[in-house]
Amino acid sequence: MKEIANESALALGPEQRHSPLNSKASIPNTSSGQVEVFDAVVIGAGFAGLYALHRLRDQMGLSARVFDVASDVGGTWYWNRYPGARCDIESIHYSYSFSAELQQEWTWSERFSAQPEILRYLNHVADRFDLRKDIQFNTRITSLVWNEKNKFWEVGTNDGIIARGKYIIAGTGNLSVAKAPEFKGVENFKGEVYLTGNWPHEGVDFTGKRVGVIGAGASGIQAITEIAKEAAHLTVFQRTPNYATPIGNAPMDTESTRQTKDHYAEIRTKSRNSFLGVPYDQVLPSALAVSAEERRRVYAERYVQGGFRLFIDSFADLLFNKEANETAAEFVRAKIRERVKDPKVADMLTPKDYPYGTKRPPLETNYYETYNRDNVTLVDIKSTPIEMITNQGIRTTSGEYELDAIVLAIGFDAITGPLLQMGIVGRNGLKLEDKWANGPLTYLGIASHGFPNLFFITGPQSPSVLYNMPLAIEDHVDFATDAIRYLRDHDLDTIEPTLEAETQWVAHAYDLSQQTLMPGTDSWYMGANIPGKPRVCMLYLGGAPAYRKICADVEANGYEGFTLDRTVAKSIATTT
Ligand code: N01
Repeated sequence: MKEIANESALALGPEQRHSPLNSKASIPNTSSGQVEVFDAVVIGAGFAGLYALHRLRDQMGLSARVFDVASDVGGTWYWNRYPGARCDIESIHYSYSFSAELQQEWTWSERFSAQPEILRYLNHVADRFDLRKDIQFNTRITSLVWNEKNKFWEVGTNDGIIARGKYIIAGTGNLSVAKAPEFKGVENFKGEVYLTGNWPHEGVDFTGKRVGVIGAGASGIQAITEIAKEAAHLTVFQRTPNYATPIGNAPMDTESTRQTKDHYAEIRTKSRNSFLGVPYDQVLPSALAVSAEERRRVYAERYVQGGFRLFIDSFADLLFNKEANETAAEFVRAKIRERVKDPKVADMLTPKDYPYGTKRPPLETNYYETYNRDNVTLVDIKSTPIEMITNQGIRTTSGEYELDAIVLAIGFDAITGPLLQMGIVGRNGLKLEDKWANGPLTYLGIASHGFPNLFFITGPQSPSVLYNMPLAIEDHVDFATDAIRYLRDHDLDTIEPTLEAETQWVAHAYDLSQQTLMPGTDSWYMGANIPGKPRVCMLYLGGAPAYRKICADVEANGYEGFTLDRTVAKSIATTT
């Protein structure tokens, strides 16, 4: 589900595109005034929601309804249509594994597919499994309230309650709430303003325009590279440089597609048994255990191979040992200096004050070479911060830059943001936002004490964004729907984590994070990109295989750490 943070003036929906961004998006509400009743309600029609619907409806025979604020399927791939948007895990891995037929019939054209192809794939999935008929689009869920007496959730929009469901699956995504811009004067700018995470469907023509991009994270880096090719002049406003490395994209050739299709089952097993959920298998124990020459060889090889190989498939201690990390960081810095002609610009693009991988490392194609173009200027807004956006452009402490268009690539209220925007109220009137005021509290990253029958897909304190998302999603949907099946098979009403199990899980996730270099860096993994957001690690950092084993053991032990209750067995259609 896509929401714009804090109902900011930048609430540009596809229905209401282009700038100036001076009005709120009005999201149509399709409520007919009737309260519809389902076994399960799913929020979000991206990778998670589509699979959840298929599983609940087609494999378990339950009634289910998906709600999404968008006007079509796709989730993050529906909204992020900015130039250059592309996945950064190989498409043969960044795709569903649940249907052998689907795997065989779909063929990817590139190693790392661009947004339009991924969106086509998700549309194909929706059609192939006949999912659209149970998805209600253009509907923003703003309240989810647990009815303790009758053991169901009331699902509402701003217009009131529209549905009831015994179980809720929150497939709201980890990066679906845009960060609100903190720049004074944005509403006065006379030109166009765009958000990477809510890009106009018909595209934007920057030909002949003076464009400013604020932000140089994964989205900014992809967009900058493409916009520079079109704009008359591009000015990049960068606060913190990143350790970006080549993605290694290329067209898929027939032979490797055939090889993959012949061995898909083994490939998926291998993926699920690797830390990041991709079947890389060359990781060596320690960067400090080999000679400098061998290190360079390993880094150079992974750098050229592309994907996340340098990050996750070079040496296992990069995220844990500062000295080891510094060897990789220095390798990437040297590459930046090699690729950028102007040494001053190269220096501005070189990260110096945080370890490699503690901010999500972006992947790129010719990003650094973009700064060798005559029509591109880099502005360091750490040393000369943005004072305000004027009607003409952007004013920093060192001067004003006149612009025709501004692109905001400033990121997201990640992981907890989408859940906290849904007005979730659990048992005894407990609001999720109050419970999580000092940071998320979950068991396994999938459920929270006080919120029965509510499942977070890739929620906080699960591996989430550090586990290949489609597989992470399938695992969580399987866990949630297996739990629902268990309840029904055993004539039980509710499942909810115990406070004790939750407390232990939160402590475990915290302890793991403290063993890594993550907590020392300001990143969205730590909630540090949003003013006032609690600074805690949002991820389970033990890797996908360890996490999957824990979940499997919990399930095998009859949902250890959860309370399963039988209290009422009324039909929710007849209760009020
Ligand atoms: O967001 P980000 P993103 N003043 O938070 C800057 C996924 N993704 O949308 O670092 C000035 O990483 C901020 O600066 P700083 C991926 O997981 C995947 O780029 O805070 N600058 C930073 O440079 C990724 O990690 C793909 O100092 C401000 C930038 O804006 C995640 O989405 C593609 C600022 C934000 O970077 C988020 O990436 C794209 C301010 N007030 C994204 N506020 C794939 O390839 C923020 N910034 C699949």
